[in-house]
Amino acid sequence: MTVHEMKHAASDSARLEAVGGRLSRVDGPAKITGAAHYAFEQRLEGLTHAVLVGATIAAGKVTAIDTRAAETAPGVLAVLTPDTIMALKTASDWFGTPPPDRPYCPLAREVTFSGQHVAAVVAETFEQAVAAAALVKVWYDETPAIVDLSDGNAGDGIAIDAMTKEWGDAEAAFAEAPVRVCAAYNTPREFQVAMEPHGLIARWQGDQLTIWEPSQWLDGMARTYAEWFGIPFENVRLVSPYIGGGFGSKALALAHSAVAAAAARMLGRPVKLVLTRPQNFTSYGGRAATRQTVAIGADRQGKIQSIVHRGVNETAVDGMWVEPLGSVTSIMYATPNFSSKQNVVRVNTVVPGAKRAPGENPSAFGIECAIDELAYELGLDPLEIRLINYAERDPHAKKAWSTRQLREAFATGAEAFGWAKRSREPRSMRDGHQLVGWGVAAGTYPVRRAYGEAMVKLLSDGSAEVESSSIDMGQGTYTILAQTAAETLGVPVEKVSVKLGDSRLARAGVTGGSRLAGVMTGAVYKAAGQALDELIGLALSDPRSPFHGLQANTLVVKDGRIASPRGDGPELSVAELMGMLGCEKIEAKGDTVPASFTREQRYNNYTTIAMALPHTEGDYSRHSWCAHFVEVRVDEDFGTVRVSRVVSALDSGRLYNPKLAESQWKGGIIMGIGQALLEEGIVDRRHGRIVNGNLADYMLPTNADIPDIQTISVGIPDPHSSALGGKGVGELGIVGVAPAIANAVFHATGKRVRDLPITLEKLI
Ligand code: MCN
Ligand code: MOS
Repeated sequence: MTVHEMKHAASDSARLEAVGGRLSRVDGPAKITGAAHYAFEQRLEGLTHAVLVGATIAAGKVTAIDTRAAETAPGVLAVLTPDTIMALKTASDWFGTPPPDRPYCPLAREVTFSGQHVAAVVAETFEQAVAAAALVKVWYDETPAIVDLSDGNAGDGIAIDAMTKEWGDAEAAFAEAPVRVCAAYNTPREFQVAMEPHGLIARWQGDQLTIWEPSQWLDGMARTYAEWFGIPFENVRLVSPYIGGGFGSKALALAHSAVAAAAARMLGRPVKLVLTRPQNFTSYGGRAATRQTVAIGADRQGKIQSIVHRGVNETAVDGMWVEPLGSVTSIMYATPNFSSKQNVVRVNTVVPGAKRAPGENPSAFGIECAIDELAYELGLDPLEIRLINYAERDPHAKKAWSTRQLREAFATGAEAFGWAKRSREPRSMRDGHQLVGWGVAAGTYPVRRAYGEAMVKLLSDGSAEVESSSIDMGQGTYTILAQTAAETLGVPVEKVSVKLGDSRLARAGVTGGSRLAGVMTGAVYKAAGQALDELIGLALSDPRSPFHGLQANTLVVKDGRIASPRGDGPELSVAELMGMLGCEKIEAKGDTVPASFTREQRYNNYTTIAMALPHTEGDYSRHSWCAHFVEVRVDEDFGTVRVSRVVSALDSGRLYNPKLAESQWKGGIIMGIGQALLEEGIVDRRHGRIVNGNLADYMLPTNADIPDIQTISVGIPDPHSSALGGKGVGELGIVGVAPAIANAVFHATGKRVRDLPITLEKLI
């Protein structure tokens, strides 16, 4: 620790509980002792178990299903097929698009991907359900599948015009530029692989449906269930207090969710359905595989004249996923001419989905590798070329940045890493038989803002409760909301309890796009402020209060004690005051929703993503920023790559809790190391099936793969981004890591690998 860091730590520890303090996770003890109960751990009377049967072909029709053997197997209660499962209705999508009035069947007759659910068995025990599911016989009429993006029949796909971004004349300017680079960059299909699998327990009591399911969006999922079953939204309760990771994969109710809820309704008993690890690779979408070409034209001084970008991502045959590949390309560097277009190609896969920084992550891989290639072409330092082309304002939205501490990130990161000692030539740094490479890349993620709601209660014993149907999947929501309430109310943080993960509580929108912390700290700040105002109002006006008649406009509450700001008059604890007032509790439901919103707009605010505020709304363009500096060591004989050092400087605005923010950033960086070197969903070309459907074959980094990671915050409070000045944290860290590693590998070896992951056979 430096003296500066020690001073910093000392001042932080004195104010652990306040916003900005390094309070450890308040949900930590419950998780470590097992007191935290996850969705599948509910013990319900009469619980039954469902197991899914998946298609063994990637495309075609189910022609027949023989369920007789399964039906008579021990313990079996029902075998569901497309013919026997109850009819559901189609639900609206996450934009709230009114659903077509047609039935929805979560078990497929027309198979569009391998592993798609075609039948389900419900039995008294899990083992009985597994045994019976193996007895279900399915016949198919198989048709040729398009297995992935490189399939000969994949074609160019569909142009997504809404993704086109253009200014100037990019193609002409590129053709005329004296210095040019143009290359193709690919990322494979990747999976979120949260530790806790997907699944649920569904229970009906009359027309009331309760679902215990790990969820990043209780209100949105409740809406889907309500629409499937044609029941009022209020009749559905989602419960998800603890979640073993989501990384984007747990925001929607999916086909397996519908199967379990339908089975529970049909049997009149609660049903538990948990996906197996292999089913976790086929029941919801990972990150779509992508292909990009990035062409950059520059003058001889390195100033960019034009960027031409074309991208493609895979989507499903019967579902649309667009991975916005031009999102970073269009804002990272200043350029007078720009063109980005995107296509999607339908392949026989489950619909791809959100994985940490969808869009920004692969987008940064393209542009941040390409700019590195341009630097070598020009003989410039990779850091220098980024500064030469620094975008002083958003080149696409043509607006000022709300805050952009990216120059500071480059400078601070370079200093801490020791970048100045880098020798420029590839293969010029070595340590014995290891080639050493240093690479840099930038990253960014937009500040997604939305309206939020929270309930804050002050109780007669001086404690406080915060309630919200938002969630904590490990990011730290419990902790930062406790800190926000403690600071606003003036009560010690141990006296604040936070309840999350129940859709009966104050409504919340999706936990995605790194927005929750900003949304919810704003809502809790508002609700807690209202509760405090009410307490102070009562203290000054109620004849039973010792402050009654005091010549004061207000009172202050600090460390759970209330007094006049001038220090005259009495001082007593909040509990004592509440006792004197005969007040059981003070409740305030605060929200940041515009007063003009109708009931329906409010409902849509929590159950769709359509009401979120654009990050370029008004005069500013709002984003988090970062710069990653990476050292790799490549074995000269074997081509094995180890990341030996990472220093990242990040701008997420004001941090609500630096300890948690650092942990989030590091988690993202670790995921980025996995993406760069290990992760790759491989499709068996004969059967169109994901080969690596488990954690032995789908490689993730372990502790041994992860070096010392230093993260440095360079953010400043950003009043345009959130109520308390913070910007997004959760997704930022992963963006730019893979290109920084690819660039370091080039510096080490002189070999440019443009296909992730960077495995040894690509280097030797
Ligand atoms: N934070 C902070 N200061 C800020 C903003 C955030 O200290 N200015 C800290 C807080 O501890 C907050 C956390 O960072 O709880 C994340 O805040 P935010 O960036 O708003 O992200 P969300 O709460 O919306 O979380 C979602 C985000 C996303 S979209 C993915 S994907 C992701 C991620 O968080 N999935 C995760 N981080 C994850 N972390 C864990 N452990 N597990 C996942 O599945
Ligand atoms: Mo995060 S991928 O937006 O849940």
